[in-house]
Amino acid sequence: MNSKRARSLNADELAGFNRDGFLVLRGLLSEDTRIAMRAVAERDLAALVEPLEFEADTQYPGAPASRQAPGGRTVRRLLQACDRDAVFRNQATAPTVVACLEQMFMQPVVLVQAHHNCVMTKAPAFSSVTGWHRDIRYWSYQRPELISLWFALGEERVENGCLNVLPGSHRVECAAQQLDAAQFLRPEHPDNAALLVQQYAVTLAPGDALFFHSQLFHAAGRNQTTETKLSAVFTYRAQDNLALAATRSATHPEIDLSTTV
Ligand SMILES: O=C(O)CCC(=O)C(=O)O
Repeated sequence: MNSKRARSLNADELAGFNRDGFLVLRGLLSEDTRIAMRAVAERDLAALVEPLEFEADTQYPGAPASRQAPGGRTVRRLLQACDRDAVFRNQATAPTVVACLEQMFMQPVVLVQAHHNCVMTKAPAFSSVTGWHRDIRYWSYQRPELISLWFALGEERVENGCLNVLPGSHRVECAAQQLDAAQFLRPEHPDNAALLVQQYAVTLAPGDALFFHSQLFHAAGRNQTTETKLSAVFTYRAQDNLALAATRSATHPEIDLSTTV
């Protein structure tokens, strides 16, 4: 929706985001933008344009053991999307995006380029399983309150590894024993049963957008179809929520969006 007039959230949408920790806005991407984003992603995927993350790098269940193993060159993320092509940067900073985020944060917004800022790719073969986690676990800010925005560049459903979320889990306190050493929820731990029973598959149509809180537990399965799934993902912080000095979160220039809307 690259029109000059920004869409804003109605009261139900805003209350839903605050309650659930996520919100889907259907058809936020214009068809032209979605097709342009897909074309860039497919071009860069075919040519393995750096910077990239490979499935093998994640070491997640189902990932190739190394970059040299069969399937080892399967891409998981086309990194630094905003520098890759203006179509990504323009959409990530579009007035509607900024207007919705300002309502969620209740203050001006900054686009963080150190986290996400990528096209997530999920290939039919060699894709991995992502366990239940909060994105904030490896991010370092004054407050753990960032928001990511996930654009479906094609259909996203259980069969091709759509995101699953635990609604409301952005507000849940977890004890140390509920998490493993890498801060994934232990699926077998009895204290997690009440949480996991609430899991919800976020199915998206091409062009839909998902906003989700950095403390929301989410997970995803493998792509069991024959077509690669592509999603563009960006992360934002409130203007007063600074990255901590000398952490990875402080490594990339940020984009101040306070004058966009
Ligand atoms: O698509 C996936 O497998 C999940 C991606 C994800 O949750 C993440 O990178 O934080």
